[in-house]
Amino acid sequence: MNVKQQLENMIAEAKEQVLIVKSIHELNEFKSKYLGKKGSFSEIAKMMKDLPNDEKPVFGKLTNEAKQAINEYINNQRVIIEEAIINEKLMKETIDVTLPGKEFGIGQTHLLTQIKEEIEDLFIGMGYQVMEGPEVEIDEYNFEKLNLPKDHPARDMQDTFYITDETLLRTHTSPVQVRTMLDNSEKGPIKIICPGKVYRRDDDDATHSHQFMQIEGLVVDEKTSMADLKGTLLEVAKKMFGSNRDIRLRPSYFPFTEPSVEVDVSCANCNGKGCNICKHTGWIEILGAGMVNDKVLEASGYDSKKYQGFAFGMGVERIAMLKYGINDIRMFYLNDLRFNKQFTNE
Ligand code: 2NM
Repeated sequence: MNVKQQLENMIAEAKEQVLIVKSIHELNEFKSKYLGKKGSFSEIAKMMKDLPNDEKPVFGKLTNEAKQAINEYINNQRVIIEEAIINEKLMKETIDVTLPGKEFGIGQTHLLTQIKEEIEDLFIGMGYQVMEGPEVEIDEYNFEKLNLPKDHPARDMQDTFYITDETLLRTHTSPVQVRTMLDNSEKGPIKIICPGKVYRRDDDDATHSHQFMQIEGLVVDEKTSMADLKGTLLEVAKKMFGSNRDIRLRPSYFPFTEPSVEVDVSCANCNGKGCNICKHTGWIEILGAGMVNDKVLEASGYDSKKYQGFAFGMGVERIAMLKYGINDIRMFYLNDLRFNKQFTNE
């Protein structure tokens, strides 16, 4: 068998055999079997030196053509293998669009936050600013400047979490109002509401919590009256309990207001006729309020001959409990989604 024959056989064999190769690794082995240092062509090259000189160019040309042909088969097969690998990968990654999707639980604000924001919106609409302040307060702002000196009997009304002799967890958000009056360098008018957490040393039960949310309001101006207070609080009652509601004021006592009142809203359940919810009175207490005590205005630098003010305070949990018939205040703090999810704000 001459060399030409041998080369042609080799090309034919490679052409056929390369098609069986199914991986890149195998293909590389296949390549070195033919074209590598110890491959078939190195054998053929050895034969070259025994040939007569005039046959060498022909032989060389045939060898190169054979190498080229085999190289081409290998490269073609490489493309086929790579395509097969990609196709297999794509098949595996196919998404089954008929599978049920993952459900995303959409969060919502807590009922207390919803009510707080509803009341904020009402007051913003009446020109109030929303002010916040620290929950750790100094005795001076929480008590002293609100006409509650250290020996005042009214301090027993609310037992306090003291941190040191002079620092405590605020028992109401009134210190935010004190801070606002002190910070007002022109001693000009003020219209604010102060929402936030407050703390009292109570034992927790269905109607008491050592921590709860309060919203207080303060208006200071040259001509404010009980009539302004009553009109403002009527808006609160209507916003929270329906446009048919009425309110009534009863005399009360707070050290920081004079006169002071408790505010009742007409019972939405029985429309004032009397039922279990209003204990057959037709009225439900929702707020405390009054005209700011002159001593409180003066303690924060306001001239009480020129300025008057009204103030009010309400417990957000109590409003929510009345509005939704919730009978245990602890429900607000349990993080029980079965409770929380009942109050969607869509
Ligand atoms: C209430 C009831 C009555 C009140 C008074 C003040 C301040 F700072 F202006 F003196 N802030 N809040 C007030 C008055 C709060 O809550 C039941």
